[in-house]
Amino acid sequence: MKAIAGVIAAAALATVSVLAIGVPAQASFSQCTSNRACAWIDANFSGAFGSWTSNQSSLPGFHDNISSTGNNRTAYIGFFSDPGYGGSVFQVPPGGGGYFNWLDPRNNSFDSLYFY
Ligand SMILES: [Ca+2]
Repeated sequence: MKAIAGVIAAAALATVSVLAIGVPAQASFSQCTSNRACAWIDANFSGAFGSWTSNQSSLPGFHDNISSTGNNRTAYIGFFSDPGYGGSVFQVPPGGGGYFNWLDPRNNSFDSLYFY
């Protein structure tokens, strides 16, 4: 019985930590102001910061170097792995954001940004 309670507690802790990653409470996420798509070169919304209000067919200064994203628009944005909206796409919903671990193939891969 004690072991079962331990497993349940561990599962609850795991759920809490996943939610914590999904909620961008870090102070620097607030750099992403209203109606902007945002990116940072480091995880956890840190490092050099960029924000955009329209489509970008390339991302000068951010080529294959984005590790955190944020979307403070009311519509989706999409980060593409190649310039000109090519390659694979990573879509970020309105109000969403997050960052990649270094083994994630999306980390340091983006080259263009589309506003849906
Ligand atoms: Ca790329």
